[in-house]
Amino acid sequence: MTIQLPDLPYAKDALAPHVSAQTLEFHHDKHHAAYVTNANKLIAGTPLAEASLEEIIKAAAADPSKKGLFNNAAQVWNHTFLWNSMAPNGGGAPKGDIADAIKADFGSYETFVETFSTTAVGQFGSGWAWLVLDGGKLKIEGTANADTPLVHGKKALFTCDVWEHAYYLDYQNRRPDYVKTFLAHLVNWDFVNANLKK
Ligand code: MN3
Repeated sequence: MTIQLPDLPYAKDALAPHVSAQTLEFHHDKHHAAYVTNANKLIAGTPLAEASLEEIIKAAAADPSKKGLFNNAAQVWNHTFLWNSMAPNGGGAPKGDIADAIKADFGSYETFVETFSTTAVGQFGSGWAWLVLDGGKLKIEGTANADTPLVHGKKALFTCDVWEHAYYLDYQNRRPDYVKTFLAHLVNWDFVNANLKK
């Protein structure tokens, strides 16, 4: 099947001032769209043309000759996951099952914030910071470039994109400020709780 670019789950200005409409316009309409276009070009006429996006990512991850396909297909999945990881009026202390799980596995929300921030700010170059479920325990992990928990047997709960294109227009080089704002104002805890239940 052809890989589709999903619409954003909110208006382009819905996350302002934390993430501007201009950033979402470039990030979704240009960057995310380009990954979709490139991945579709790379699967056209191959046995993967009819596969699901998840199947394409897993097949490409297992084949070093398909690095370009992996990078583009994984970035399609990562960005769709990112849009859902954010919500207007999100962030701050979690509610529901994830609040209990964070307390159990990190000790406190404050320790979780500190650990997540250290990983997100410290990820060298382009990549992602993730809250994942790994063997029944919450963990925070950084991945480089397009790498994704999907191919490491871990369940992603939410992600923060730390590629410069995610924050440069709004924060320039101040990645720590972007990560702090992401945790305080953007995390979609309803999405995290839904992923936890899956
Ligand atoms: Mn991005």
